[in-house]
Amino acid sequence: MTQESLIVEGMTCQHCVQTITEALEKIAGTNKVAVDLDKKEVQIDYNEEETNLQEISDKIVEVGFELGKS
Ligand SMILES: [Cu+2]
Repeated sequence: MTQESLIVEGMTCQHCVQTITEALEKIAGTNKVAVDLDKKEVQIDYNEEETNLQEISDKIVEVGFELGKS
């Protein structure tokens, strides 16, 4: 299991948190998704044999958010 932490811009409320969490949990190979709204941080555990950071990043953009710089 690999753990990554991403900065995500555009999350403003619990609805955004829910949207991102659900979208990422649907990717095959992701395990735990934790969002910190104050820090704009998304922590994700995933199996690197099934998915990768590019797919995860693309999904975040696909549901309407932007990746920030950590
Ligand atoms: Cu929101």
